[in-house]
Amino acid sequence: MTAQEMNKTALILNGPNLNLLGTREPAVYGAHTLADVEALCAKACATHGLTLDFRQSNHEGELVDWLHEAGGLHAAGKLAGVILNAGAYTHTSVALHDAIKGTGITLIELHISNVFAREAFRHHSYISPVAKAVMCGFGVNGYALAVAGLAQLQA
Ligand code: CA2
Repeated sequence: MTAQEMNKTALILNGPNLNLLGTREPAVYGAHTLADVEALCAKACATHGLTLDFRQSNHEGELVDWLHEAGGLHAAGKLAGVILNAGAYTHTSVALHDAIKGTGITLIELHISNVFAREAFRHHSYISPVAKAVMCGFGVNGYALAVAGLAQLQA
């Protein structure tokens, strides 16, 4: 088996509107695009010996399907963990909460902005109670920090 084949997967999931990163609201989310974030994650995963699977969807059900897929990878011993920026679904989605609960996956909830320094409706998360760790406010560099954190949780 090659080193690449032995690497576990870091599944990085991005929710609604994150495809617009770098095109609007740079004061909140910065100027980097989602493609830049993927490149940042690829570098971090290479550093930590993880295989990157990076995705974005504007559809709640597709995110649910991907979390089920993560559960299968976890059961097969192939998943390092999931880094989830669920976007606005963070604050609304019982479906994402239920999809994560009971899977046994290591999931890091991530936000680019400091959601606690923003509107009150962003202060509640349906993801946090079923996440291993939560991080926010580091800008897009938070993704690289989360990959490092995931690798550390594996070690
Ligand atoms: O800070 C984060 O990463 C958020 O998850 C981003 C979500 C927001 O609803 C959460 O409260 C916090 C919004 C993602 C939308 O991203 C855009 C980026 C650029 C331009 C427009 C939207």
